[in-house]
Amino acid sequence: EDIVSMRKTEINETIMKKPLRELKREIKDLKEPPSFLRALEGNRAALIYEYKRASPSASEISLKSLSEMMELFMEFADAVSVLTERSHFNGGIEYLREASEYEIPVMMKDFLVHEYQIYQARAAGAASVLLIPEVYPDLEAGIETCRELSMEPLVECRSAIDIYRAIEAGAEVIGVNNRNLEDFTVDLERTRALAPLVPDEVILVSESGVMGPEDAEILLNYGADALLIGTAVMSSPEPRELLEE
Ligand code: IGP
Repeated sequence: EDIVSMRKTEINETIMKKPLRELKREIKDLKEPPSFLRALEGNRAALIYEYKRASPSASEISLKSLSEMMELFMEFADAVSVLTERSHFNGGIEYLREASEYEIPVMMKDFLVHEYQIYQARAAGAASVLLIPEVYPDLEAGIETCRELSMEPLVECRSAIDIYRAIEAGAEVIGVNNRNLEDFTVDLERTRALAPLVPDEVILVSESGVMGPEDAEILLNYGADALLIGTAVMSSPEPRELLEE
């Protein structure tokens, strides 16, 4: 069974246990998250580092604790991404909750299939969520829900059509994933191909496959405003050295 259908089943079970109105009540008592948009804006080469313990393509990546990684992220990142999908990425909402206690915007990285998950992210302290146009049922409504909750989503695109849809729906942060989710191959040329379609005032995040400073340089030259990096920083035995380059 594929990740998205699994996620749909799981979310339906979660909704039965805790209805949306209960989540909404919890959110009322919370303070606003720091601005994800502002953290990426006005920053040439903004950096989003990702807490990702495993992935379908690399299986186990690292079991380093969230607090250990956050120490580095607080020093080097503008924003943080946390995997919450459990079955394939060994993530969890508890990591998101923990990361949101630091003073940095945190994005919930998951396959969102239902509005409920946006509220779930916000209730756990998130400042952003990932929305994939091909997966999320109503992109425009999803973006609107995020903004009502003082969040700004990252809209992850794979094609020119996705980018047009994202712009049409009002996205202000667009991601291009360099990894093909069918066969997991990485091709940085995807950013080169799609970057010209993204208007200047929209923040372009190039995601996946950045293994070192050379890759970062290439993507920034292609027009990326920000980079999202997971595996390289999670799996490096000396992440500090990697980050200081
Ligand atoms: C990070 P990498 O190659 O640095 O580990 O990639 C991030 O882009 C990747 O985890 C990712 C992802 C996703 C994970 C991009 N889009 C969608 C889960 C779901």
